Amino acid sequence: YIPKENIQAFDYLRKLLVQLQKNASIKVLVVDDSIATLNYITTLLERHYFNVFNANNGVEALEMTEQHPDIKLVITDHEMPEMDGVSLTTHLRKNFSNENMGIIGVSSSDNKALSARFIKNGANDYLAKPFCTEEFYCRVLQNITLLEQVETIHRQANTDYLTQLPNRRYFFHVCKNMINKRPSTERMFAIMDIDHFKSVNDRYGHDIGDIVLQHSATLLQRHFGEQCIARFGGEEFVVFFENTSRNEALRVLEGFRVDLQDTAVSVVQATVKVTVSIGFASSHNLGLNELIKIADQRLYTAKEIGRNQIVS
Ligand code: GH3
Ligand code: MG
Ligand code: MG
Ligand code: MG
Ligand code: MG
Repeated sequence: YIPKENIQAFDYLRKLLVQLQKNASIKVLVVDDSIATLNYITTLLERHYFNVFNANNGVEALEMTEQHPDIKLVITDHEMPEMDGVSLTTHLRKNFSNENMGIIGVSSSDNKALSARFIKNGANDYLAKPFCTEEFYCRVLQNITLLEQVETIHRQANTDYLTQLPNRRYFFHVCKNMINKRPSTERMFAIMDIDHFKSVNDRYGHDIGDIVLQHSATLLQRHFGEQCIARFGGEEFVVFFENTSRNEALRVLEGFRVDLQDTAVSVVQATVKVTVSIGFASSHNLGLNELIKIADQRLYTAKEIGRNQIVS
């Protein structure tokens, strides 16, 4: 028998532990030319188990963010040799958006316009020195929470809810970037559409149809995990290949097609099997939209000539 208060205490400690473990994965960079201030702020952050990095001026801070581009929060003094806090903020904003990296300006300057200068140049927040520790923690935690919320929104906006695969929006964004980066390499695109999927829904119900889609997505991830994949719409999935030969792409597609055909999905009182038709297109110079159009026509052909096959 464990008393109720103890259970509550355990629960509280468990939650605290999870929070502290999470903090340990958050990198915070403290920038100050005063060693005393640097140590003080570092101690405050380490009490909450943040992963703290130090720099003595803006130049060192920029180098640090190059080495650790995943730094989540920068807390910077203003008056420092080499490069001051406002200039550091301006430089950082060329590489890191205020959604990816938070910046809090800190200064004991009695110049009232400094907080505005920090914020105009891209800082998320400002703290006047001396500050009380409560205010310090409130601002740090609030800024980190906000960054995490934005990250969650981005992730959700780019993920298909049912299958947890990247969605169409993410797919276009990433593929366009890939093509822009390497405009002259061969690009390959495949669009796949589950055969007679409407009859799966009609026969087993929409819920089971959903499970079949999730199953297909899992197989897709297993076969094309390295490539850019997405749920394009209803029962349609796409793959964009990079750093692969045409033969290899077709070989992997065929592997997926056969695996899907051969794996039954076990659901209550039934096992469901589906097949997929695939349209494939490759080119050295066509844009993404043209490539999609060609692959889509070939998918249509695959449907017409009997389904469960690749047309390339
Ligand atoms: P074909 O072989 O020609 O592709 O036939 P099909 O039945 O697969 O094609 P059709 O386009 O007629 O039907 C697609 C079906 O996919 C219709 C739609 O209700 C179903 N669908 C789309 N999205 C979802 C979903 O999220 N869950 C479920 N269960 N069904 C979906
Ligand atoms: Mg200073
Ligand atoms: Mg379809
Ligand atoms: Mg279909
Ligand atoms: Mg159809």
